[in-house]
Parts: sequence; C-alpha cells; structure tokens
Amino acid sequence: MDSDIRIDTKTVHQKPVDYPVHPISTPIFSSSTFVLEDADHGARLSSLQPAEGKSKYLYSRWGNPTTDVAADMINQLESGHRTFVAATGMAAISTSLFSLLKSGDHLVAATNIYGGTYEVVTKVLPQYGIEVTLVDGTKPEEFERAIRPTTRVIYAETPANPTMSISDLATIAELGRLNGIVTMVDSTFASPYNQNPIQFGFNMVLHSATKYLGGHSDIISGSITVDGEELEKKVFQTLKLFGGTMSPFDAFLLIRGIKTLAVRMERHNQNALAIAQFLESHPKVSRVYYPGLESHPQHELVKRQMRGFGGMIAFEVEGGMNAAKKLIENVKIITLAVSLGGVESLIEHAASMTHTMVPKEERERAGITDGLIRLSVGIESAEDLIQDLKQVLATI
Ligand code: LCS
Repeated sequence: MDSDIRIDTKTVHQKPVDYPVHPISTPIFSSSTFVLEDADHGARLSSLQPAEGKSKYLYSRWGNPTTDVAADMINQLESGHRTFVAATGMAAISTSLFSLLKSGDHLVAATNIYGGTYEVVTKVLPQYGIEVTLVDGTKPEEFERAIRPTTRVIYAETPANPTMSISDLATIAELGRLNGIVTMVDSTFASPYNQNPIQFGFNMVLHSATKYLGGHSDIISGSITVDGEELEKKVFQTLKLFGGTMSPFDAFLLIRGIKTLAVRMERHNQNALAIAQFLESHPKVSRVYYPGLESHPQHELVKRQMRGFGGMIAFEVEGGMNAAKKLIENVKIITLAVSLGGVESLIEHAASMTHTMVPKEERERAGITDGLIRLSVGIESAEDLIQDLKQVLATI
C-alpha cells in the first residue's frame, strides 16, 4: 500500500486473499460480500446469470463457499438435485412452506410433527390465508381424503417427534405425484444415514441439521433438499429473500459433524436398539416406542423404508407424570435437556417441553401422554446407559 495513504484507509484494506493453497478442511469464508472483477460480473450475478470463468459469489445471503460445501455434502447424502442450508431447522421448514404456498392454497399436514412445525402450520400459515387440514400421519388414506383442487403441498415427518410413528413414504409420494402436489418430509429423526425419502419419490427433504447431521449439540441449523430445478428456483428465491441463510461459522461445524455421521449413526442405532429392548422387558415400563422393535405397530413398513432405526426412543413408565418427572430428574449419565441427535444422551418430557404448544386433546390422540418420556440415545457405552436407567427405575 502507498506510504502516503492515511491510517484510517490502511486499517480497513488488506492485501486481497489469493488461494493457491488446498486445505484438507474447508475454511470459514466469513465474508458478507465478494470482490467483483468488473461491472458486467456484478450485473450478471445480480440477474442470476452465469459469469463464465469468474467467481460465482456475489453476497453471502445468496450463497457462500463454506455454506455451499455443507449443502453439497447433504445433497450427496440425500441423492438430491440441490440442497440449501438454513440458519435453523425452523428456517428450513418455513422457507420451504412459504416458497410453495400462497393465499387460497391448501396444505395437508400430518398431526404427528415437531411442536414448532405444528405451530407454523396451525397458527402462522392460516394468518396468510393458507388453509390447512391435519391428518394422522400414519394413514395415507387420510392424506388422500383431505386432498382438494387447491392442495399444493403434502407435509409429513417420519419417524415423528416424539412418538416414532411412521409415514409411508412410497404411498404418500405416489399420492402427490398422481395429484400434482409437492410432497415434503421432515427426515430429521432418521438422518440421511438411515433414510432417503427422495428414493421413495418425495420431492423435498428437510432436516433440522442441529440434530444428527451436526451431531455435537453445538449449532442450530437446517437443510432443504429438492428433487428438481423448479423447486430449486422457488426455494432459492424464498431463502435469499426471507434471509434464513446459514452462517459460515455454523457451516464449518456442520461440515465437521457430517464427516463422522456414519460412525455416529451406526452406534446410535446399536445403542438405541439395546436400550429399547431393555426398557421393553422392564416391569415398570408400560410402553416403548422404537421403530426397531418388532412390537412397533409399523415395524414392517419401517424395514421397507429405513436402513437403520435411529437413536430416538419414547417410553411410558408406570405412575404417569410424577414417575416420569422423577425419572428424568434422577438419571446420572443421561442429561435432562431438550433437543436430540448429539453424541451425548438427552432425556425430556414431551408433553410439557417440546410439544407443550400442541393442545392436550391433540397430544393424547397422537400418543403424547403426560407420562411419555423421550430419550435421545447418544454414543456412550450402552451398558452404562442401561445401568443409569436401571438405577432410577428401581426408585420409582
Ligand atoms: N424438525 C424436528 C423433527 C425437530 O425435532 C426440530 C427441533 C425441528 C424440526 C426444528 O429445528 P431447529 O430449528 O430447532 O433446528 N426439535 C427440538 C426438540 O425436539 N427439542 O428441542 C428442539
């Protein structure tokens, strides 16, 4: 820099960064904007035209090299056409819904969904003139009956939070295809290791990447995978305008997390099956919901659409709410906290925590009783986790 340039100019300008190096780990490109080579370069990117031989980045709300690497990794795992990453799972869900629904349109959604999603579909969407019909996510015939000429989206979550109920991916996808309706599924509980809904014909797959994809309980993030160009355009438009874009710092942690997804999921699957079997055989446990148990009412369907059964278990103990509270407060290795999908085991009470916004009547119908406990099984030793549950169950 010229020596006659003043200090206040010198402090803000650095030598432009050139990247002849090839780091094995993706750097955090924490830059809101990107240098344009000339006016035409800026004009082309701003009007969504390719700029041959020049950088494709204009502004980080539209796209960023670090967040793009995370998105591409998830896209590979889901075998999608394109994946977008979002600031949170809820940003992914609301961006997806708002990119396809307008006033006068109709949405058919499963009742068995995460509490926050339930609030969006029952409270927020109707404020914008979008009509919603809720159906039992385990019954494809209810989705079919609810379809109207104005239905634009079918929304499901499988396995569903917290009762592990399953939606039939192939049948619901076919319903959407025959009626020209976009099918969208929240696949967070399965993770791409255990389930790939696009293979069954679903059009959009959503994740709270806060959970298994991130895997370490250190970020809030989301993803949207689409199966074709038309949906890609719609989602990109809404994401960049609503602005629920992921931060490059979070993308760095997400990339780091995804690298160990397979080994983590293998252990989550093994541990959860062992714990579900232990709980099922315990006299103080009245009910266990785990897709990998033969007693799961949809176990045959589960085997058709999931490669593994995941790390999430819900169960009821004898003694209802009081016994459930005692259990979640007295475990020693397992931690009392909401959220899921991290390496550490977490336990919570769904009716008063994650699903408190769902009306009691609706909760009861979905199986979310006051005595229901949800356990996110981590990657610790299964024997230690079983021992932990055993010692508390003996006291209730
Ligand atoms: N989808 C599912 C299935 C979820 O479980 C959650 C969050 C979300 C979407 C929203 O994702 P976020 O914006 O939080 O990344 N589930 C939570 C839970 O069960 N306990 O705390 C949060």
